[in-house]
Amino acid sequence: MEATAKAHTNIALIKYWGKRNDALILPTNNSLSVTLDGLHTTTKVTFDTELKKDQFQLNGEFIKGTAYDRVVKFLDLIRNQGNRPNLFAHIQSENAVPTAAGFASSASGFAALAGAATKALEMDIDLPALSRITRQGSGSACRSIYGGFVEWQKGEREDGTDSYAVPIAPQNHWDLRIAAVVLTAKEKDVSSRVGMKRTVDTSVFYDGWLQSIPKDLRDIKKAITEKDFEKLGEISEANCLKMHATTLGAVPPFTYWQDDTMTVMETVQYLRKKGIPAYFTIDAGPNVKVLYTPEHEEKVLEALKSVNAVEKVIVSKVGSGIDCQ
Ligand code: 2P0
Repeated sequence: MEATAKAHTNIALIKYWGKRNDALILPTNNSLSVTLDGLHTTTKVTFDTELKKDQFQLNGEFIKGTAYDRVVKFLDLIRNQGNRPNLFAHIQSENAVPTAAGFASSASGFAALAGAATKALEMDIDLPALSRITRQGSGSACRSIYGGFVEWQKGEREDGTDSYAVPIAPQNHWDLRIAAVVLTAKEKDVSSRVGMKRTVDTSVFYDGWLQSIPKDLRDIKKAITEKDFEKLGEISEANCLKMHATTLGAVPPFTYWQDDTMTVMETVQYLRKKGIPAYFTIDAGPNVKVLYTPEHEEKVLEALKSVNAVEKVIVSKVGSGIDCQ
C-alpha cells in the first residue's frame, strides 16, 4: 500500500485557457505542451489503516488549509475509484518547482500524486486512464503523464471520459531547450483558476481565442513533425500573446504581466533581431519561458541573465513521462 511517483512539469505551447465544466475540469479547447526535465515533483503515498485522516507533507512541512483540502478532495476521487473510500494516506511530496508566479507546480504535483496513489492502491489503470484522473486534480497536470510533446484532447462528452492527454512526439524526437526565467516579481493576485473563469465568463475577446485554436494546433503539430523550430516558436509565442490578450477584455480586466515580464519579452525579440532564434511563452504569472535550440544556449543565457530583474534561469531539456515505482 505504498508507492512513489516522479512527474515532470510541462509548459503549454498552445494554452489551456478556460473550462466548459468547472467540477470535472473539462476544457473549452485542446492544448499542447512540452514536458520539462528540469522541474519535477516526487511523491510517496502510503495508505495506512491506522490513520483517521490524510497527512500531507510538502518539502518536509505539514500542509493545512486550501492546498491540503485540494489534495484530500483529489485523493477521495482515487479512493472511491479504487473501492477504498475510508482508507487514508501519508503523502510526502518533494517539489523541485518554484511555486506560484506562473510555474506549473500543480502539474507535476497532481500527476505524481495520481501516479503514486493509484499504484499504492494497486489499481489497474493504463496511461490514458491515469491522465483522465489526473485532469481532475488540475487540468494541465493531465499532460504531465507523458514525456515529449503532448496534446490534451478536450473531448466532447459531458462526463469527461474522452478528455485526456495523448503523446504527440516522444522525448528523444527533438533536442530543444526551455529556459524558465524567474523574476524577482511578487506572487500573482489572480490565480489561473480564477483568471480563466473570469475570462470565459466576461471577456469580449474569448470567442476570437477559441476560433484561433484549430489552426494553431494543426500548424504546430506540423512544425513538431518537421522539426521546424522557427515555426514552432512563432506559433507558440503568438498563441501565448492571444491568451494574454483575452485577459485585457475581461471584466474587470487584468494582466499577469509586470514591467519585468515585458523586459524579458523585449530581450527575446532583440535576440531574434541579432539572428538568434529564441521565442517566449508566458503562463498565468509574470515569469517567462524561452524556447531555443542547444547551439544558441550561451548567447541566450547571457542575454537573459543581463536583465536586472532576473533572479535565476532554470534550463530544461525535453522531459520524460511519469515514473511510478
Ligand atoms: C496551460 N495554464 O495550458 C495554461 C496556460 C495557465 C496558462 O493550465 O484550474 O493550474 O487546476 O485546471 O491547470 C494553469 O491552470 O488550472 C494552466 P486548473 P491549471 O498550462
